[in-house]
Amino acid sequence: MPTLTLVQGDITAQTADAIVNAANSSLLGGGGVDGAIHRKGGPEILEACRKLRASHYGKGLATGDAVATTAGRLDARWVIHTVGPVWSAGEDRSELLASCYRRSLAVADELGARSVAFPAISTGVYGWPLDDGARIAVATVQGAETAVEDVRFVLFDERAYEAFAQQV
Ligand code: AR6
Repeated sequence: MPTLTLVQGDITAQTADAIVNAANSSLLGGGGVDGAIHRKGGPEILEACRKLRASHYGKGLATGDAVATTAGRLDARWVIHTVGPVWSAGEDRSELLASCYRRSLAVADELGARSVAFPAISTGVYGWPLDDGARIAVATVQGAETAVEDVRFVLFDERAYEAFAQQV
């Protein structure tokens, strides 16, 4: 089981083998953490995403899946893009959110990454309640079979940090 660390701040300022992006299925960028990663990482990341779309993900990356690209100018070797589920009050999509964390760690394992920084996937634009998103994130990483040694959750504000702190 990896060691869990909580940090409050901007994930694009982190040093890690891999930084996880809360992307959308188009892989072509967006707002929130996705926008910040592309802005700070530079055009190389978008270029790599475009190539992946053309070669493998013509219909988009499925919700719950993950794929890696270069990290461009970020202080990391890779960005792992994953697509969180949009929150639904009427349908339990928890398994898809858990899958984002599991698949990201599986991709990290394939790459040989030992340290991975995660944002709180789906808890922004996609509307997932923070406490539940934190619970799923921590439980999934704690239960993951992975060679990743260091998992860092990078929480943008104090509210998110506190929600994660309740879970560890
Ligand atoms: N560093 C760390 N966390 C951040 C940062 C940052 N720089 N910026 C925002 N957050 P969101 P989602 C937090 O909306 O809910 C995009 O448009 C934020 O406070 O980035 O999975 C994509 O293209 C929140 O807690 O991702 C998709 O269309 C968490 O990161 C869609 O948003 C996730 O918020 C994905 O929505």
